[in-house]
Amino acid sequence: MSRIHSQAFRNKVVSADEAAALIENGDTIGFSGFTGAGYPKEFPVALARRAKAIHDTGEEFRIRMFTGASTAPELDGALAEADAVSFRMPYQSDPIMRRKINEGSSDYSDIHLSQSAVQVRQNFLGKLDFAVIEVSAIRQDGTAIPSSSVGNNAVYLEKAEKIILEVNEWQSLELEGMHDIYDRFRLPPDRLPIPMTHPGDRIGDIYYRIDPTRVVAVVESAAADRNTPFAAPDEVSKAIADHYLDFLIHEVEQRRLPHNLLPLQSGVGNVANAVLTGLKDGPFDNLVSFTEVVQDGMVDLIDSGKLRVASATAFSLSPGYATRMNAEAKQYRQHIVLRQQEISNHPELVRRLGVLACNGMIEADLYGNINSSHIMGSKMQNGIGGSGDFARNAYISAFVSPSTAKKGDISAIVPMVSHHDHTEHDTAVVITEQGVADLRGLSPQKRARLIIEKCAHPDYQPILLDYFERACKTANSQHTPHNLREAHDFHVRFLETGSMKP
Ligand code: 0RQ
Repeated sequence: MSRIHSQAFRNKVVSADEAAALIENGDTIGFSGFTGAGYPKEFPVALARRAKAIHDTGEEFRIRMFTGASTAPELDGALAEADAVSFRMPYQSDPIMRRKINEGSSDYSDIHLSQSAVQVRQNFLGKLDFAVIEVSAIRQDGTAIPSSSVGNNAVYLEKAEKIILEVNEWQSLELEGMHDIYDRFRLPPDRLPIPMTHPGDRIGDIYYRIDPTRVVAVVESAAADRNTPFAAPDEVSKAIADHYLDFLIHEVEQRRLPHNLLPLQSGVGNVANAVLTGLKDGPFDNLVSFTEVVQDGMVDLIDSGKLRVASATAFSLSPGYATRMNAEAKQYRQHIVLRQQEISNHPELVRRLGVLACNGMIEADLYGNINSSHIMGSKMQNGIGGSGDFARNAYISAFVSPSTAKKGDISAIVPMVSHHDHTEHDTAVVITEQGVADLRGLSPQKRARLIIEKCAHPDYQPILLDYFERACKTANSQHTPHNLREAHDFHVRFLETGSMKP
């Protein structure tokens, strides 16, 4: 049976190719999608086909593409592969899109996820021609049940000149009631406080209100969300997770954190997932999370009864967990609230709620400065994502990574980061499989010694210490010693020889 219960919307049902034919060269489109969840599945593939057909005639066809965050091969991958994206924001992780961005053929604006909707509201990014949004169903009154991510959907639906909806019957109808869509955003000087004091607070509506006069097409689909399955935690990620757990236990013992901790935020990826898995076997109960994505490990925590409430903007579930979520959404919606990323990542809320942030990094330097986004200073990996929203405003901000990459040829602890996303002032704790460096309250020189001792891999400890001690001499014992001629020797050595080891 059709999921479109409003006649006005049923009259607009067309094929994905017919909907794609509405898009003109140069249009700006705000897509739904946040990690491999809730992105339109049929429309972008049809749009990629259209782009290729137009390119074959020698004509130009490229769109400007906004999303919630990274998406999946059917959206980022298909459009990048068709060379159909001239501009992309605010976060991506698709290999083909990454290549286009690094080649310079797609412009990329890598911005804090909490700021992306604000920039759209401010019209900084120009006119939004289309919103293309996946929903679970359209109700008789024309409101729509959101699907497995919320991201920037509400602002795109509000600001776009025209709307295309993709109604996906793979999504569970039991998601109805899981979402919280807030519509009282104002731009300064009229901003209101966000009225939340607990991650589980509901402050909005469970549906999208959609202006039917702007809806130009409705496409039906039945394809599943697609996330890469998580790898089973390996020894390194388990060690990182254990160190984080020990750190939290220590904070509770010191009475700096309550017994059930504070709202947890966890970044994306295998290490972050291992940290959540570690909490399942840890001593803490009655936990809550205020985070961006619900990963497999968080679902396990809910199942174990340890996690009461999870506030996020999207699921980021491997296929088995996504199937389970679909089958049991009615139970899970008692624990999970999916919100706009303007709320899930809101600095005001992260600060007020006292979030414990734990994010992955590419590298950290001796003083706690963090690179989350670039390889060897120049090559974009994914982007800053939500890491800055959380790190700067967290109660305690931890960055985690294996101590080495590329089979030991790269040290994740370097003299000076090759790209700078988070400053030493946003980093409380650095954790690798080697140990925990708690940087709070320490001067730069004490931080440097601690990071080398606790976090660097033994293969790199002597050369890091050698760098630091010589920097102390050449910088004549100044506050944050660096030898600017040598600060990037580790990176240069890797680029020239394939290893940071001398
Ligand atoms: O490269 O794929 O070619 O092998 O970087 O590294 O180890 O798979 O790490 O998946 O945990 O991602 C920071 C990228 C870590 C992620 C980052 C190479 C490594 C590999 C990936 P290959 P791993 P993870 C809120 C939080 C920003 C957004 C964020 C990220 C590839 O966590 O995107 O935090 N963070 N959001 O080999 C050179 C190094 C390296 C290195 C790793 N030091 N030098 N290459 N690599 N370390 C959630 C959201 O915003 C959605």
